[in-house]
Amino acid sequence: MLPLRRGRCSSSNLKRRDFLQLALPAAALAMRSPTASAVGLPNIVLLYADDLGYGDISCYGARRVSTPNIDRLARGGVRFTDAHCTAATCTPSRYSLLTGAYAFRNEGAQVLPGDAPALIQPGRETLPSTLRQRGYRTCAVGKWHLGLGDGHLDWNAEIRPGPLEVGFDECFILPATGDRVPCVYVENHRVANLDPRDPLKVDYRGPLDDQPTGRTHPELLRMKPSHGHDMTIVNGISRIGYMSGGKSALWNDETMADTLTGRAVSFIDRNASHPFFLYFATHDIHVPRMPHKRFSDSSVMGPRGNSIAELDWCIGEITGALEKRNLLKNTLIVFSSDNGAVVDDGYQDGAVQKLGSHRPNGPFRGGKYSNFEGGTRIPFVTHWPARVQPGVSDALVSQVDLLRSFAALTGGDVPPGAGPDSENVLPSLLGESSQGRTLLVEQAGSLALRDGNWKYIAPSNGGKYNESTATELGNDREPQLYNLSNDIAETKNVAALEPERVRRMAEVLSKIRGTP
Ligand code: NG6
Ligand code: CA
Repeated sequence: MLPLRRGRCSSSNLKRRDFLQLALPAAALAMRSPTASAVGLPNIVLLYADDLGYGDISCYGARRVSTPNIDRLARGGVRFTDAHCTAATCTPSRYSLLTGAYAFRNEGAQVLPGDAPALIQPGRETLPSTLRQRGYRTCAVGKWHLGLGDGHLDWNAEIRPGPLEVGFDECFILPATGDRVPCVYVENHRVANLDPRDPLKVDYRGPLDDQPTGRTHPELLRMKPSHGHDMTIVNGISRIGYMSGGKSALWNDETMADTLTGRAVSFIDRNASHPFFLYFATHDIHVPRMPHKRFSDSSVMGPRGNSIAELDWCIGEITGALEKRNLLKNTLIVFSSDNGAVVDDGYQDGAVQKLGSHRPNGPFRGGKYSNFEGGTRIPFVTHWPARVQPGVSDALVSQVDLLRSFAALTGGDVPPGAGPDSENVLPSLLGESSQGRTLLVEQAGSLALRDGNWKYIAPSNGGKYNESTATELGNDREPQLYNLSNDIAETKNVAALEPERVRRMAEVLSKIRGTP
């Protein structure tokens, strides 16, 4: 068992847990009424950053940017050193987070264009739908990137299915990413602020009108692409994909963090007397990195560092709003990221030149897009003053586990067949146990298996290195085996020395792959 540092499991904690898990009357849980808070259910706030690496915040070692608000959560909660998203890119990670299923089980769970249909089937058991059934008000604010509509989407009409069909009561989202069209917010079933006289059209195949693009008119750009990102220009930045119309609905990159944070705070305000689940998925620190100008001197690393400062500001606003309404004490906050860090992800924003000694992925090899640990080992903090004792945990946990863990917290398991890859690691999340899961699948170009501190990466034909993003992808035609207990940076492939272990781990991985 790995030691949980500092944090201790107190008997009063155990008593409360027993009470919550065993004694909650099922009827009270089934009712969507304030009774849930009366029996002690915490609010749950999932603060989900984009592309934030293990080493990008000060509580995980960053020195060239400071993140006091996230650090405060880490000091007052449990900071995990071996927590993972399930995949090294956004869509598959978020798919797993919300469904409790590994993304490789769904072929469509790849980085999606902004006009992709909904990936999660309406009616499927999800993290928000589980909590909703147990009396929570549920809300998604920020990046979605899990598809919208049924394949025949008209952006000027009702947009469904989407977040509201998979368990959220309300949403205010970016359909895909900040660097993909359409550059508009969707509020519940509609594009926000859309003028029907200026219909919005989206196409990823080719231009819809003769407006200048990043490719034809680079002189119009405020931030030039370094690779890709040369299509429709919005707010002086060229994006992936083409759109026309919808002028009144276009977002402004510099005020995006303010807008999203304001929406999150408004949801908290409106539900202060009722248990709620807020999924706050920031745009920061994804490209294009265009933080508000009040952050322009917040770090020595230019827009990438300033976006980290902006992210930290958002977290401070949300925790501040909870505090002001006396809700912080009984709110379980989880702070994490959807994949590892990348420095140049397609715009010339000075991130490479200004990086200096900063190590976005901490001590790990690879980053976003990679099978090495930098791909999926991300910052992960839990905070719940009423219940969680502060500490540092080396337990192996995954975001895919939130479904069953939150289900356990709020009154029992999920129905059969739901969350097939999710494990209840609630005691670890609450700092009451140092035991997480033993096995974990990590997904990038190939699949990797963690068995304790052993890591096996299955052979694959993918490239070893991506020049554009300067990422070591971790693919190899030969099996790779690393012993993370003495080689945290995956520098020595010991597969040839441990053929039996390689064979066993390959077998376990293919079993997991083949089920359910
Ligand atoms: C890539 C984009 C990258 C980013 C990524 C998705 C290019 C050249 N690169 O295809 O900029 O958008 O997709 O990032 O277009 S994620 O965090 O949403 O997975
Ligand atoms: Ca991401």
